[in-house]
Amino acid sequence: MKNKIDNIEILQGDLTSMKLDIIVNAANHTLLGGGGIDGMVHYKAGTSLLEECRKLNGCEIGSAKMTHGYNLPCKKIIHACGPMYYGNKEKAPIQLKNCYKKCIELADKYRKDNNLNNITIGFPCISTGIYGYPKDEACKIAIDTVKEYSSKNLEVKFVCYEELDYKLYMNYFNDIEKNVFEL
Ligand code: AR6
Repeated sequence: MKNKIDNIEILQGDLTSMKLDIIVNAANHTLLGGGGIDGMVHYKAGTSLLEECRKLNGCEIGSAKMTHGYNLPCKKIIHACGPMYYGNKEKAPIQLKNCYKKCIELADKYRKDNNLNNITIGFPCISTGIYGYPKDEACKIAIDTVKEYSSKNLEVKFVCYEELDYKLYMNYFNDIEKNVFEL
């Protein structure tokens, strides 16, 4: 199985330790921090991140906003507000898709505004921790949406923290590539 095809790569590890241009944070609508990766992002970035986040007036579910990276090794953080799954099963898929789409749009705007040819962006498995989105369904939305909207100028890394997520991503990623060849 391949873990990199074209501009998309599947990795396992801690996204907050990675030296990428942009990392995506799985935040909530307040953008003021929380548990999971959000807690780690704020802890490592330092209190200046919270000061900037306070000025953003929160974020709609299914959308995202960008800040500086502060003490993290990345240059920018995109704080994405994914959907909670339970009690929201009808709207959750489109909200999760919109989240990934918005992140790609913000990353592309950052790239163009800074006259960069290529940038790297890392995604966690948004909504699949505390927000309870089923991991297999979220994995398909994540990969499909990134394939639909990203260009070759964005080097996308899906950074799975958990082994189960890594296996799901690897399987789906390789399955869809196989189907492309069989068409
Ligand atoms: N690197 C990469 N992935 C990580 C890391 C890390 N360092 N730490 C956790 N994950 P979650 P959610 C994975 O719960 O479900 C917060 O309180 C984790 O294994 O962080 O979107 C926010 O403030 C899982 O696969 O985010 C919101 O209130 C994925 O990140 C709420 O949780 C997402 O898990 C958001 O919930």
